Amino acid sequence: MKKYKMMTCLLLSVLVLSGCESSSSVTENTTETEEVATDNILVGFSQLGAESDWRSANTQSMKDAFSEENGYGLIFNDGQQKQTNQITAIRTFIQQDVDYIVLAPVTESGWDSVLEEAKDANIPVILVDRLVDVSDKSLYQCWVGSDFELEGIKVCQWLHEYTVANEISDEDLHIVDLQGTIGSTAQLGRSRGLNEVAMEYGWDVVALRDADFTQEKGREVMASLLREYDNINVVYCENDNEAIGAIKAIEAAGLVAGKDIANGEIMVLSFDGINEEALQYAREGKIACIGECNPMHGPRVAAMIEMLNRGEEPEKFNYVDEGIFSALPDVTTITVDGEEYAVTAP
Ligand code: GZL
Repeated sequence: MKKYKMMTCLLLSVLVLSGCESSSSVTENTTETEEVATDNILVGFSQLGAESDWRSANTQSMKDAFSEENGYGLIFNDGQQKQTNQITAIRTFIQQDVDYIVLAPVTESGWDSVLEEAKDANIPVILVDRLVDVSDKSLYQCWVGSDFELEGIKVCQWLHEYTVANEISDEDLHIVDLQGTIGSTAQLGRSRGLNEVAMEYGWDVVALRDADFTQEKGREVMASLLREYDNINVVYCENDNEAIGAIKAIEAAGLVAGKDIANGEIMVLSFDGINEEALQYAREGKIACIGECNPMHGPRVAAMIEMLNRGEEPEKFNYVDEGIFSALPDVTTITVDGEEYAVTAP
């Protein structure tokens, strides 16, 4: 697509700090005013941060998809998990008159006005990974990501099947929820999944705490919960980085992360299945079950842009298929809403 761009960009000190990566096809926000001649499709991608291994894999998938050889120019911005940075980046993309804006929103609320500005500038917006809560759904063309509530239900159904296989009664479960970034689609869905299944089986959810999808917060929050409660025997971590931190706290307290709930071990559940350390913990049984969360959205978003470029309309909501991992032999399949999911080795 022939585009001559007067790039009047705003230097965002946070971007310099964030160490915006640059490669042949990735441009970062700068103070220079320069003309950029490209006949490639120019994409502005506002990524929410770099908080987890999942996020890094997602970023790489997007950069690989939007390469020069694939016919794209990519302007990448790392929002450092702050909505204000993402809103500023979107406004810069509008000034740069990109062809498409791709947004992975840190949380769901607060996007109406900036997406109105993109619409007024006739720049289509595609959402990836997480959703936005806007009154006018026409503010974005389409979305691709995971069914987070289903992810949560699947992991909890695995836990239920595990308790049945090991004759552990529901009232003997005392669960803490290390939540992801509060207000993010992944946190809202996974927390809802736990709540729904816990209500169904009468599980005791002792506490919910924001662990922000990071390892350090996961460790800090778990250490605090262990000081506060002496009956925790299941930790529902809303991503693998939190789970790694929680295991460090469990072991620092002289306790054991494992499967033997009846004899004082603490069962750790998690999501993603990207971090190699977490996958090794799952192979060892330190993490009992991981709900898969697929980060490889680059090709899917590129396919949507190609459809839009041909004047076609992609589906509004596009869910990716995901599995469930465990090395424990007790549960080989789970069923949710009549759908059977095989449990596979991590
Ligand atoms: C899920 C994604 C979540 C991951 C975390 O699609 O939004 O954010 O589960 C990441 O690892 O931080």
